[in-house]
Parts: sequence; C-alpha cells; structure tokens
Amino acid sequence: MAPDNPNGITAHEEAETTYFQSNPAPKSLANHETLAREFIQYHLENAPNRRIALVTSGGTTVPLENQTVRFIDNFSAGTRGATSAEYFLQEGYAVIFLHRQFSLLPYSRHYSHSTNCFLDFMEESEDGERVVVRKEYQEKMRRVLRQYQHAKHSRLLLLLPFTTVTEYMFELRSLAVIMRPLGSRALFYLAAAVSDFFIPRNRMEEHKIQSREGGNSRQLVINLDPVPKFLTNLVHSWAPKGSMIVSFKLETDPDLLVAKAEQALERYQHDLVIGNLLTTRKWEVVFITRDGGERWIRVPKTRRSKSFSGVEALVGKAERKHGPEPHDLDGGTVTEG
Ligand code: PAZ
Repeated sequence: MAPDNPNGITAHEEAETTYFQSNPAPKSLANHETLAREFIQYHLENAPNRRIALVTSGGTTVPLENQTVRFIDNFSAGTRGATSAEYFLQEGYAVIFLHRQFSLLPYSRHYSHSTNCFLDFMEESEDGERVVVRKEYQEKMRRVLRQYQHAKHSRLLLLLPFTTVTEYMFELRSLAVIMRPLGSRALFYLAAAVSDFFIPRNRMEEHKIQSREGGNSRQLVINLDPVPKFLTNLVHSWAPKGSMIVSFKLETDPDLLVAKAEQALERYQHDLVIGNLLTTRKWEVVFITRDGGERWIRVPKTRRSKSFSGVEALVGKAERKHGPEPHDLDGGTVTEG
C-alpha cells in the first residue's frame, strides 16, 4: 500500500501502531503464541501439504471498567465458527480456533449448549454401577466422539480463547504473523462478531462505575471510539502472501446486506465476503466474490434442523485457488441459487 504521509507509513500502519501501543496486550498472548508456533511447526514437519485454517468465532466484549464488572457484548453464540471448524477438519485442514471464551466449541457444541442439560444425555446402568449414555443418543455421540478424538490425538485442533475486542485484535495479529511460513496453505475464516466500537485504555474507568453520585442516581453516558479497521492490515501486511481470507458480514436489513458485503470486499481486497442476516443466518448465506459474483447458498427447508456452516461450498473455492485436496467433498447438504 502507498504511504499516506511524509514518514513513508500508511494511515493503517499508523492506526496499528497507536492501537497496539496504547492498549494492553492480553496476559495469555505469549502463551498462545508459543502454542500456535508449536502447532504450525508440528504440521509443517509432519504434514507439509496440510492446510491450516484460522477460524475466529463468537462475539467480542467491550469492557466499561478495567476491573470489569460491566461490558458491552456482540451477538454470536459461536455456532457458525464451531460448526465450520468441524467441516474444515473433516476436509483435511488443521484448525486454530480463536474463540470467545465459553462460546460453542467444535464437537462439544452438540451437547454443551443444547436445549437439554448435558446430564439429560445420560442415565445409570440397570445395575446402578455405571453412568452410561442413553441408548437414543449413543450412535450420534459415538460418531462425534470419534471425530473429536481423531482431531485431538492427531493434533489437528488448537483452541485459543479471547474475551475482549482488544484481546481479539492482539491474538489475530500475532496468529497471522506466526502463520506466515504456511504461505498459500493458510486460510483465514473470520466468523467472529467483532465490536466496531471500544473504550481506549486511557479513558477506561479503573473501578466499577458507581450508579450514584452525591447521593443521587446518575446517568451513564458512554463515549466509544471506533475500532480501527484492521482487516486492511491483515490482508496487506499480517497474513502470509497467497493465503485465502474470508470475512463475514452480518446485517439485519435485507436491503443492505449485499451492498455492504460488496463494499467490504472492495475496501479490503480479500478473497470472499460471506453475508448473512441475523434472522436467517442458519439457513442461508450469500457469497460475494471478487469477480462480481453473488451466490446464495441455502439449506433446503427439510434439512433446517442441521447446523449450516457454508464451509461445504467454501472448501470448493479454496481448492480452486490452491489446488485440489486428496478427498471428495460432500456437497449434499446445501443448494445454491
Ligand atoms: O455465532 P453465530 O452462529 O450465532 O452467528 C454467526 C455470525 C452471525 C456472528 C457470523 O456468521 C457473522 O456474520 N460474523 C460476522 C459479524 C460481523 O459482521 O461482524
């Protein structure tokens, strides 16, 4: 990118320096960096052709106090990210799963936040000696357990949690840089719902904000700054050259979705924007591509109880960009058009 000022640095680089110097790095960053380096090194040494997807998932928080009692949250249960991670694993990728702490995780998502308590999946054996999975759940649980154990034992899945928007930004930057040796085998799948606004550290209250002042209740007026648009930095500076970068765009107004997704692709110059609407996100998404394409992918009405990731169609795209993987795709769960 061309420099925007006489010092030879772009406005995006300047925003990056200011943001990362004036907001504190997460305490777990150094440990996460070590884990990510080891993970990538392991795959480079043991499966040099394997692709690695960084899947981001869940919503970021914006703390109102440094010793945080209250925070603003971004909508996302982590369903898209956790489901997509499973599909990437199934398609032969290793996955770094950067997720909001306590949001849905690949595999355990089938049980952890279900409408049943996880204890409802179990019962005592007839002799009362053991706790066992209820008969009607055994087949599915065996399948999920096997997939989970395979991912775990083959070191295919690295789980890294974040909570705040600032933690997310530090983690994303570090992971992208650590992924550079992967070159075109790196894929970024940014499904997390990241806050557009935050309170910079130097304006954040240290202690719990009090609701009364001088004996009277008070109004709370919050002044938020925009979070710099770091997708530009990710695309042009942090991520490995030749990697595939996919972002998501969530809207609530159907009339805005496609235009906003197209705008994002034009602005950040990455590979793909997947648009979705809050109310229909589980059944349909739209792929906006650099060639001006707008492709809707829908789960047929009869299959709508199944979680939908959109990865089925995306993996086909990644293959066209990077060359085929040695396995077949199961594209049978979605329709296009
Ligand atoms: O996690 P979830 O399945 O409840 O929701 C997924 C989603 C809507 C957060 C995701 O598909 C998405 O659009 N993420 C980007 C949000 C944004 O525009 O910032």
